[in-house]
Amino acid sequence: MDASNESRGALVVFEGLDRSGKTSQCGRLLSYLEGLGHSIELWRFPDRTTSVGKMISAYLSNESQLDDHTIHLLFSANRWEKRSMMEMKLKAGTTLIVDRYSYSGVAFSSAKGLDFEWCKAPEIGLIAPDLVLYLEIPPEKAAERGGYGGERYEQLKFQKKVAQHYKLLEDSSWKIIDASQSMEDVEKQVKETVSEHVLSCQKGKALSSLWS
Ligand code: FDM
Repeated sequence: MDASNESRGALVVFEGLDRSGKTSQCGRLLSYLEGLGHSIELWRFPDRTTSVGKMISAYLSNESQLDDHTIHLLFSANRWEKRSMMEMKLKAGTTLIVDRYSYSGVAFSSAKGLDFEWCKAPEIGLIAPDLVLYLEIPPEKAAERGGYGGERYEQLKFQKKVAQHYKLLEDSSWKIIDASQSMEDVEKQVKETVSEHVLSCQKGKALSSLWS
């Protein structure tokens, strides 16, 4: 997608089941990288602030019903509407920490029974993460952590299926972290892994696209 050797920010994505600790780890990583003087932003998908995001939010809280394919495409559209901003920020040297991305899109929708390749198709051409930190936790253990909220997908049986579908998406950009460790141990591993990747992007690693 981009063969330049210019320094840029890194695209770091957190993935994992609900209650795997993604949001806490995103916050900790943000403070750490800010402390080192990096330009850094924390993003999350779904981005519920846009008009597409509001439709997604209503669906997740069971205020609206949508066909499974339709909601899948809305999640994808929600990433596409942020794509050019994402590219601009990365090229301007800002590292983006992103709480959920296309992997959530495919794992959750295919766990409902939608065709796996069909689920991947609308994600093709989005910016590929430099690093995917997958916080791995047994679904039973995640469910014990303070319980789930009331949202649509927060059920143990479904989360077990999602975990299986996530596994099919693992590639060389993934680092799997045992999220049943203490928050501090997870944080230590996250910091070590991310620092390496931020450096390689500063040295001019080219941006690439999903899923090519
Ligand atoms: N989710 C999230 C999807 O089903 N597809 C997607 O593309 C994304 C980004 O939405 F259950 C699901 C995953 C989760 C729910 O996520 C909302 P947060 O992290 O709880 O806001």
